[in-house]
Amino acid sequence: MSYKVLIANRGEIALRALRACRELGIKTVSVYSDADKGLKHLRFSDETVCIGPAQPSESYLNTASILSAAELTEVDAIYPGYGFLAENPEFANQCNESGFKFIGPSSETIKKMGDKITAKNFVSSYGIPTVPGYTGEIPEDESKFKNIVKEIGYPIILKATAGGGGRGMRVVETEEELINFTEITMQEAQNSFGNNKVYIEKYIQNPRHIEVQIIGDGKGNAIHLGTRDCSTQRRHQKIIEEAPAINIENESLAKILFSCTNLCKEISYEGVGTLEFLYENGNFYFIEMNTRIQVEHPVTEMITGYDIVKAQFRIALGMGIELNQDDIKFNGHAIECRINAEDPETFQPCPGQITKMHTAGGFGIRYDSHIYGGYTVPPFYDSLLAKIITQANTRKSSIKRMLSALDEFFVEGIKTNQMLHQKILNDETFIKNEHTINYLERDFNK
Ligand code: MV4
Repeated sequence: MSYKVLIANRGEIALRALRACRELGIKTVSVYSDADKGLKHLRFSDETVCIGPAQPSESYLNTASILSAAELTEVDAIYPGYGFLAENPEFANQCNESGFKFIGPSSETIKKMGDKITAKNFVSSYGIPTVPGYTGEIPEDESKFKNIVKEIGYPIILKATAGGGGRGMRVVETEEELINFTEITMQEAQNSFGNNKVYIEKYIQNPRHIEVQIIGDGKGNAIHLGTRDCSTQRRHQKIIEEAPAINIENESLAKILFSCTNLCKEISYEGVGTLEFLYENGNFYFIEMNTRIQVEHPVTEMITGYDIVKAQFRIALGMGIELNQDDIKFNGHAIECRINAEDPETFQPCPGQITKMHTAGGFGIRYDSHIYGGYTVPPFYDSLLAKIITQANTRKSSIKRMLSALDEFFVEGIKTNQMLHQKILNDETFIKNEHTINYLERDFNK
C-alpha cells in the first residue's frame, strides 16, 4: 500500500507534517508560492508543485490551484495544517467531492463550529458549560432588547456569529451604549463576514484561556489529551502556551474533560480538535471549538508522548487512535515560546534575511522551525519563525529550562521577540501563574 498526501500549507507546520509522513512511510507532495521557493520542507518532499504568486489569495487560499496540484500528482489526501483553508467547509467538501480525503473532520462539523451561535448551542446541548447570554434573534423593540440584556447584567460582550479568534467583538458597559454598539457591531460583521448576526454574552472580566485537546477516530471512539493554558497573549496572538493548565479546580476539570470527550464520541468526531474555554473563579465557559491542529500542539505532545500530527494521518488512513484514555499519562510541564519576526518595540512584522543563527538544544528541549541561516522571511505570511518547547518535571523547572534555551538561541539579520520572552519568563506574576488573558496588555511592564 502506498499513500500520498498533499501538504496544503507552508512554514513550520508544513515541515512538521512532512516529518510525520516520512515516519509513517507516506509519500508527500508539497505546494509552494513564488515567494516560498526557499522553504526547508520542499527539500525533503517527494514532489513539489508551485501553486501561484506570493499573495495567499493567489496560492495557499487558491482552492482551484491546490486541487489541480492534487489532480496532477494523484494524491490520496490533502493535509490543511492551521490557518489558510484548514477550517473552510467548502474546501473540505471540494476535496472529498474531487476524490481527495480532507484530513480533518467532516465539512458539516467544520461548518457547524464556524458559526459561533450554532457551535455554542450545540456544545451546550451536550452538557458543556457556556457563558450566560442570549443567542436568539435581537428584537426590533428596543425596550425588549434592553430588558434581555438587563437580565444578563452589564458588562456584556457582543460577538459576531461569523467571527471568532477575537474578530467582530465589542464590550458594552452600560445600557446607554447598547443600541449604538449593537448597530456598529452588526454593520462591521456584515462588512467583514457578509453576515450581520450577533449574540450576547456576559463579559467575563479577567479569565484565563484554557483549552482541551481532543482526538476522535470518526467511528465513535475519542480521547482527550488534557488541557493547555494559553493566557499569555497580546491582541489575540498567543505568545506562550503551556500544558497542562495548572491551579484548576479538580472537580470542574474532571467534568470538562469528560464532557468534551463525550461530545466527540457522540458526534463521531474525526481528527483532532480543541475546545476553548474561559476560566474564572473555578468555572469553565466554552467560547469556541477549533476543528484543526493548533500551533501549540507540541506542549501537549511533550507531556503525553503522543504524536498528535501522526495521529491525524493515522486516523485519515482508518488506523484509529491506537491508545485508550487510560494509556495516556501526563508527565510534568511543558512550555512553548513562539519566536516571531517582529520589531520588539512596535510589534510590527519584520521580514528579511537571516544572516546567521543558532538553535537551542539539549535535554527536554524541542525546536520546531523551518528557518535556517541564509533563509529570507517573506513579508506575505504570518511572522512565526520558530517554536521552542521545553518539558520538565515542574512548571518552575520548565521555565528555567526555557530561559537557558533562549540564551542559546540567536537569530541575526532580522528583529525578533526573543527578549520579550525572556522578560515574561522572569516576571513575578507569570512565575506565580497569576496572570490572566489581560496581563500582558494591561499590567506587564508597568
Ligand atoms: C470573551 C471574553 C470575555 N467574556 N467572552 C476573544 C477571542 C474569542 N475566542 C473569544 N474571546 C473572548 N471572549 C466573554 N463572554 C474575552 C475574550 C478575550 C480573549 C479570550 C481568549 C484569549 C484571549 C482573549 C483576549 C481578549 C478577549
